Amino acid sequence: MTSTYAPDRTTLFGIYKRVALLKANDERSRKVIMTGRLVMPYYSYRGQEVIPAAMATALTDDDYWVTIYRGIHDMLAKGMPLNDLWAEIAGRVDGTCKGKGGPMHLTYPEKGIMVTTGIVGSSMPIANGIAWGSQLKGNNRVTVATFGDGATNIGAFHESLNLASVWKLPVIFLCQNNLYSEHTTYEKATAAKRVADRAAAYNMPGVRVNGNDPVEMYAAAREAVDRARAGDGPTLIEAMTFRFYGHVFGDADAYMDKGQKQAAMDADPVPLFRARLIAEGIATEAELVAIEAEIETRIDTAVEFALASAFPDLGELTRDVYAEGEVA
Ligand SMILES: Cc1ncc(C[n+]2csc(CCOP(=O)(O)OP(=O)(O)O)c2C)c(N)n1
Repeated sequence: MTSTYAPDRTTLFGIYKRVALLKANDERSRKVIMTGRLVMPYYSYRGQEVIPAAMATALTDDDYWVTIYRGIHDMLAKGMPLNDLWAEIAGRVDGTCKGKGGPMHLTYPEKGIMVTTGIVGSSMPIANGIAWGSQLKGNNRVTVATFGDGATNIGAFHESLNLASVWKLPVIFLCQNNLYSEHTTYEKATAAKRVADRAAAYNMPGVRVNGNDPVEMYAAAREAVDRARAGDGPTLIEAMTFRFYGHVFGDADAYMDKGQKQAAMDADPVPLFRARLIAEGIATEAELVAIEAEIETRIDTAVEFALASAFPDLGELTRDVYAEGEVA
C-alpha cells in the first residue's frame, strides 16, 4: 500500500473517535440485552471497529452505504444518530423505521445509510443498483457494500463484481473478513486463498489489508474512493479482522479456536490504536478519557430515550408497506 493516501494526524484522531464510539456502543448493547430490557438478535462487531471507522472517514455524507446484520458499526461510523438507532433496535416509534424495521432492517438515508440486509450476499447487488443510479445522474456519489467472507461464496458476489466492473460502477466491495461464516471457518468453505484474489477474475483491483490497522485501512479506502469517484470503477477490499464473540449474541462459540481467539483479543485493535495516538503525540491520555466519557454519556441518553419511547400502534402494521401517493 502506498503512503499517498495515508491519513494525517487530524484524520487519524477522527478515525479513533469513531472507533471509540463503536466499541462503547457494542459493549453497552450486550450489557443492556443482559438486563432483559432490550430483546433483539444481536450480532456483535467487537474487534472489527477500525474497518468502518476508516472507511467512513474516507467518504462524505452524500456517499451511500449498504450493510448487513452485523452492521451497526458501519452505520454509527457513517453518522446514524444514537437516539434513532437505539429507538429502532428497541422497536420504538422514535426509531429510524418507527420501530418496525428493528435491528435487521435499519436505514438512515439522511446520512447515506441505505439499507441493512439479513440475506447473505445481497448487499452487493443492491449497492450496484444505487451506484448505477449515481452514474446515470452523474452525481459523483460513491456506494460501499459491506459483507463477510462467507458472502463471497454466494452467486450474488460474483454477479455483482462482474457487472460493476463491466459498467465501471462507482462502488466499493468491502469484505470484512473475520475468518468465520456463522460456525464455519474460512478454510472450510472457501477455495480461494484470499478473497482479494477473486477480484482478478473480474478485472478490478483486489487489495488485502490489515483491517485492524487504521493507517492501512484508511489508505485502501481513500484509494478506492478516489478511483470510484474518478469513474474508474469498482475495487474489492478484503479487510482482515476477527470477531471477538460468537456469530450472534448467545452463541456459545465452542467452534472457535481458543488460542486464535485469545491471540486476537490480546491484539485488540482499539487499545492498540489508542496507545498509538498517545505514543505519536496525537492525543493525550486526558483528551482520550474526556472523549470516552462523553461517548458514554451520549449512549446513556440514547438508551434512556429509546426505552422511554412508545411501541408502535397496531394501526402501523400495514402502513409503509407500499409507497403512498404517486410513484414516479
Ligand atoms: C442467503 C443466506 N444464506 C444463509 C443465511 C444464514 N446466515 C446468516 S449469517 C450467515 C454467515 C455469513 O457469514 P459472513 O458472510 O462471513 O459474515 P459475518 O457474519 O462473518 O459477518 C449465514 C450463513 C442467510 N442469512 N442468507
